[in-house]
Amino acid sequence: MTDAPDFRIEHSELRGDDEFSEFTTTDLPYYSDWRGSFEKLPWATDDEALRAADADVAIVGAPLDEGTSSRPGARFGPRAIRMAPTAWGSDYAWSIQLDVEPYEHLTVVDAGDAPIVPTRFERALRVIHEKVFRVASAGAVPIVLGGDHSITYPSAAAVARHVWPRKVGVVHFDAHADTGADQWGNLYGHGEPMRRLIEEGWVAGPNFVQVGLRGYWPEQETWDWMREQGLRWHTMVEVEERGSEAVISDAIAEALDGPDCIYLSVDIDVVDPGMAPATGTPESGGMLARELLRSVRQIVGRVELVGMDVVEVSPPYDHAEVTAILAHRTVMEAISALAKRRADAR
Ligand SMILES: [Mn+2]
Repeated sequence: MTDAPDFRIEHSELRGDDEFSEFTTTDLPYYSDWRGSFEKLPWATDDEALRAADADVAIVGAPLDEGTSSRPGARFGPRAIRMAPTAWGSDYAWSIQLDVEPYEHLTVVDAGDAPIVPTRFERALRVIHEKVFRVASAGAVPIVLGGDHSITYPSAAAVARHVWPRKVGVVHFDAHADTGADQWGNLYGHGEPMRRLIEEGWVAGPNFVQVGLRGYWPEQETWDWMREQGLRWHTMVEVEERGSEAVISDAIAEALDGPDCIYLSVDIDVVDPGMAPATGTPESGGMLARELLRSVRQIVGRVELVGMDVVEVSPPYDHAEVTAILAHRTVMEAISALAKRRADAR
């Protein structure tokens, strides 16, 4: 009788001294021991925690879809975007695009959600405004995860209120202008936020710049209103003809024609539904995912970003997390571009 051969697995890996506690939460892969925050970042859900963290950037969830005119579901957007990363622990994040380790240069936290309940739509808008204002006042750049686009009215107003009397310009990526007068009699639906921001004086019309518009809405009357307000826009046809980089270069100059800082609003439906299917009002013929990501890097790399939102991700319509992953990457490109500016300033 000869002995059985050794089972070689014993010799195939390096073992830690204490295998059970060998890895911390952030060492573990993104899907393991995930406690609900964006990129496993630490929570800082009130003013005190935000100030104690000395956060540069704070993620804010706005799980609201009462303003939706077509397919609902964006209330699940913050959860899906937070869940979406496909990279290993955030501590080691390295941006290939920008040659920077984002968390080396910035303190980023997750500030949690605005305390929204369903059915109380206008209260939701007020608490989003309050949440974003508190985050900005604590010194962090708020990056708000929608939610439908109605959240941009309270969110951008909160940022404009925070920087006041400085003026803020807006770059708004969307298939839709969202400058409607009302939606079946309601002034605050997801087709109206940009009109409310301009009418109330939070942003001057000429500094409100839209990119990616296409399709068949709004109607002529609303375009007339937009012209009267001096809004500037770059249609999808223009992006096709000139390329995104040239268009974004103009958009930055227009948004900063007076103001010295930018609020960035990204409706994920600016991207073609083939690459971002999970959205409330899809419009064929949109930007490529890579064009949006490049545009975000271009803007955040060049201007002072004071606030941002990524909206209209409706996870029930997603496939293989395609849209949530893109929304997550959109946020990551902004964070990395902020980190790159900080690194270069050193
Ligand atoms: Mn839209």
